[in-house]
Amino acid sequence: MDHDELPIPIYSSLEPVYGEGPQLEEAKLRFENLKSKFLEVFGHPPEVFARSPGRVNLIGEHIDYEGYSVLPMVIRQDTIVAIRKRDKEEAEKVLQIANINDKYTTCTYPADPNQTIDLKKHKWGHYFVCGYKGYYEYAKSKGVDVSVPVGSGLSSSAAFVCSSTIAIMAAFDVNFPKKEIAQVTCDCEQHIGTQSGGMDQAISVMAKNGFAELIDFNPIRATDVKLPTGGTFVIAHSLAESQKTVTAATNYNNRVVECLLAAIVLGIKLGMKSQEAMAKVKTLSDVEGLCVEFAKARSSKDPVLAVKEYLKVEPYTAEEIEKITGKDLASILGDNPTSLDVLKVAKRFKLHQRAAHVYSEANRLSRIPWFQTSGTMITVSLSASICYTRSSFQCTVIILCFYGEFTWLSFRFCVSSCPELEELVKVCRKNGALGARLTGAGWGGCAVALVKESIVPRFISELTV
Ligand code: NG1
Repeated sequence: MDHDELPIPIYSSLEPVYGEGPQLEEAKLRFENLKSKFLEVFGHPPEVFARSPGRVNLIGEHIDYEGYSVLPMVIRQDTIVAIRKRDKEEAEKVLQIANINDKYTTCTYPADPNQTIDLKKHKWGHYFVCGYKGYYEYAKSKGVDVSVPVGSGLSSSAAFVCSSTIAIMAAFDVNFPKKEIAQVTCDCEQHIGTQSGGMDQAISVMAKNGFAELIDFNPIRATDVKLPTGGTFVIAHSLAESQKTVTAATNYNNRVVECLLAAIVLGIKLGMKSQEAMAKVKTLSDVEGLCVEFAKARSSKDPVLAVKEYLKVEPYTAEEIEKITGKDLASILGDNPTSLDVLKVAKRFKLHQRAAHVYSEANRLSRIPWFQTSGTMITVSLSASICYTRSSFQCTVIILCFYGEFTWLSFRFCVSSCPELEELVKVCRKNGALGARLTGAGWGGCAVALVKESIVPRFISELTV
């Protein structure tokens, strides 16, 4: 059986998850702290803990929501949720969610899983409610009877949503195949207001020790990818929080909307005529076939040829797109409120850049020979990917770095725009990185560099100077 068909593993000790040595000791401390805090806040110990790791994406940025495969791997940093199911008589019909970190104050929500999350007032507890809603929606579809409210928490997007969903499942004593949970958590994180593609949830749920995973979508599937030996990924992470939910309308969701509009315009230019066919286009992968047909007539397989031919480089106004499609943008985007929020603030739409990025990045990924992944291929792809991500997606990155498995080394670079990121990549290369690129959405997120194991300490100390 494929490992993504298996249910979430359940352990009664920490060793199988954290191994031995300092990492295990640190984990024991975290779990003890969480248990005491839980007791202090709720007056009872938790019944169960759920853990989901964070991730770094190696290649494939801003393409998961367009249906293309990505190559992430999990990192040691994780989110732990402790949970206890209330007894019927003590149930107050509310969810109480507390955090070990006092910076995040205790949140209370109605127990109703059909509640709407208040996106105008962002709270850390919203992520838990995403998992809560997701669990109920999924359980209902499986005919599971669920009725008792739950509570507890910790912070951070996909890992938090995944650990929340898994904790709730455990509290109700149910378990499902990992790939189904990956799909549920991907869908339910959309309640937070970002039109996430599913990479983070998929890798968090389906990761396997010692491997990166090639994640395919529609349906979600994970294939183990052995990484080149002798190299270390030095992951650079922003100290500044990228408030993806707060900036969704101008940043992340804006990209998703631009990709959709690019797909529809391309489809029309390539001969798609009926409104019915147009309504079926949701992502650039839906019109890739038409683009490839166009390229074939020019002895190529590259869909970017069609982008160059049919999408102008200058950003489009809403009126220009409406003229091509014969529909107003609001109706193209249907009743999706987060897409409509994009329309409210967007002045122009960069269709050429988004489509060129998506097709090229997806192509880079597909060229890697997965089962004999060589250091060279990964390096070439990392380096090529950075150029596209920089120019097509305008990501801003501020850097702090950690490396190896257990050591945190944090330092700051004052990188605040794409030229500076390019500069940082140059610095990484100058100091021996085989390849380097930003990872994740950007706008204050992370960067990753592949460095020969033997020079990692020197590399980091050179960068910190
Ligand atoms: P991060 O870097 O975690 O914000 C986001 C999306 C991914 C993917 C990347 C860009 C979420 C939870 N994650 O990641 O699905 O689209 O951007 O490749 O929205």
